[in-house]
Formats: sequence, C-alpha cells, structure tokens
Amino acid sequence: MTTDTVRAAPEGVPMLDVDPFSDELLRDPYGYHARLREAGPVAWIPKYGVYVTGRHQQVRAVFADHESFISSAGVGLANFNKEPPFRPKSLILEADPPNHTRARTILSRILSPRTVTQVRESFAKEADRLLDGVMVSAQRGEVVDGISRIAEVYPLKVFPDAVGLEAQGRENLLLYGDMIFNAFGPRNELLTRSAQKVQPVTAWIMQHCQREMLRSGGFGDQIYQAADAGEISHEEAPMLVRSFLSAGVDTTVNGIGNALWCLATHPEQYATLHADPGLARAAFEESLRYESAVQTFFRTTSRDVELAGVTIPAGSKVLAVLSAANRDERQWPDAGRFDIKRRPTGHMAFGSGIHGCVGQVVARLEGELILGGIARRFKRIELAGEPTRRLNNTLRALGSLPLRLTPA
Ligand code: OVV
Repeated sequence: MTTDTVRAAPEGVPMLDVDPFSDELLRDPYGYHARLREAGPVAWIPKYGVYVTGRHQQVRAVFADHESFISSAGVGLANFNKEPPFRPKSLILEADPPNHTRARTILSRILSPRTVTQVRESFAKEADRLLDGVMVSAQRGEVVDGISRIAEVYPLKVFPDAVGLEAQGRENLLLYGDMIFNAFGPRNELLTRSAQKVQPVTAWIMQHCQREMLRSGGFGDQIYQAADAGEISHEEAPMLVRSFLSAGVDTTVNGIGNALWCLATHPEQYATLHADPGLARAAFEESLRYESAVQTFFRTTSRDVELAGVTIPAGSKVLAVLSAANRDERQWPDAGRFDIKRRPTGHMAFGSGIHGCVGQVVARLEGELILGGIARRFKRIELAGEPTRRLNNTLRALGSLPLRLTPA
C-alpha cells in the first residue's frame, strides 16, 4: 500500500481532502483544524485512507477506549500489522495491555510526583543559572534566540542529567527526537531528510541505553533496578531507557519554545504573568492547549467500532488531532484566545487514558521553572524578528525565536 493511493470515503463519512503532513498545513494547521471540526465528529482523509477526528469529545473517546483503538499496531500512519516498524517497537508507546501495563507501572513510579519533589531543587538551580546568563545578554541589549538559548538548552541539561546520561553528545537526542516524531507521519520529504542521519544517531542512543553508561541512581539506572527485581527482563531494560531518550527531550523543548512564542506574541498575557509569576504553571498549561507540541497520534482499530455514529471497520488507522481538540469551541469557550487565567483542565496535549504522557509531571516542572524564572526577571518579552519554523510530521516546532527581553 502506498501513501499516494487515493481511497474513496466510506459511505456517510465526510471527506477532508487535505494532506495534514504537507509543509503548508504543518506551517499553519489552524485553518484545516477548523474545517476538520466542522466537517463532522469523524472524517476521512483520502490521500492516506485514514479516519480523522479533531473534536475534543471524540479525541477523548478514542483515547479512552484502548481496547478498540490499539497502539500495538503503531501510533503513526504505518500499520505494523502490514509493514515492519522502522525501529523495534517501544515497550510502552506501541504496546497494549497487559504488556503495556508492566512497562507503564515502572515508568510511572520513576516519574512520580515524589520524584519531582526530589529533582525540583536541582531543576530550579539550573533554570536560574541559564536565565541569569540570558539576563546578561538582555542587559547588553542583545537579541536572544528563545530556541537555541533557552528551549533547547534547558531540557537538554536537566532531563538527561536526571536520567543519568553523560554530557557528551547530547545533541543526538534532538536529532533522534526529530526523526522519531517525523516517523509517525508518512514517508515524505521531512522523514526522508531526518532519516538520513538515522544510523549514527540510533547507534549513539542504543549505546547510551546500556547500564554502564548510566549514572547509578538516575532514572535510567532505576529501570535496571526494576529488571533486577524481576519486573521486566534485562533485555527489555535498555528499550525502556530508550523511551526516556525518545519522549523526554524534543517534547519539552517544543513545549517550552511554544510557550515562549505564546507569551512574546500576547503582551497583555505576559504582563499578567510578570505581575504574578505564580501563574507560571497555569501559563505553561494554557500554552500546551493553545500551541500543542505534540499535534497528533494515530490509533488502529482492533475491531469494528462506532465513533459518533460512524462504524469504523477493524484494522483502520484513526488520526487523533490533539491540537484541534485543544481549540474545539465545543469544549473551550473562546478557544482561539490564549488566556493564562483559563484553567484548561482536560486538554489533550499530553493525550489521555492509559497512554497519557507518563512524564507530564516532569514536563510541567520544566515549563513552570522556565516561565517563572523569566516572569521574575523580565518586564517584557517581545519578538525581535520573524520566528522560523522547524517542520515536523508530529511536532509543532520552532527553528528560531528572536526575542527582546526587557529586564525588570
Ligand atoms: C515519541 C514518543 C512518545 C512517547 C513514548 C515514546 C516515544 C517511546 O519511545 O516509548
């Protein structure tokens, strides 16, 4: 099956004749998201022969029914029951219960609220150190790139430190993230380009999943401790460490980058945050809703299943557009407004259900510390030039974000 085969819409399902993975729609997806929500609760994309949903209620329903909408056939466009996965399947992301449950139990223990209490102080110290450096640049009147100076630097420091990874070679984590998130989409130009670097990057990643490469006591080592305790096999342990290295960096880089963009382009909202830096956590949460770092995930139907009156046959791919659900007027009054005082509980940026982001407490900690640190230091944050996009099949990502930061 090629991705170029155009397949007619099943009877009664509205057709949405778009390529969500085209440069044009990745650059500006919001018009297509509105058309998607208006087309109906479920629609059909002929270019890929997949179902698609962008309303909050249905995206939520898909994630809630993990027995009908499974992950083990892949959470990208590729159906692993029909073609081999591009890398050995993740033990958590691309698994269903009961296998998923074993992996999930271990990761959620390592990434628990208690862990966050333990790492908070060191994460806060690093945020302060980084932002003190940004302050020096700002005081000199320099333009600061929010991506290369803040959004990429911070997660690439604190998270791999917590995992227990050496400092050398961490840029591989960004390349790897770019690649795997592109690989959830079609085999387009974006994937081809990032996959050209796949061999050396994958080799580096797998090498650094080995126990002897991981600091004793870190998140990575704790996986091996779970293997020692018999919760998983020692062959599975490096694969679970790989999940940290896959999901833990590019996601937060873009979560923070997008939050900076939201604040720089909504000066009245930044003024509110500056007046009360205690809103940092709420501001990060709203930026996740408004400009979700992870835009989409697929599921595969394990059986004929009804979704909003449409019967989706077994073996179908279903594209859940988290970011469209996050701006669904049916769920969020004035959905197109970035409002840090909104309480966007139930947003889909971390997914929901049994596969809901297991690292979300760590992600929120990073976001809160960076936004809080900025709010306390700077009176204003403004664009100092046109931001550029880094197009990715799954991530909403900026390549650069020139900022003028005015010290308070
Ligand atoms: C990209 C991503 C998200 C979540 C989990 C994983 C990867 C994984 O490799 O387990």
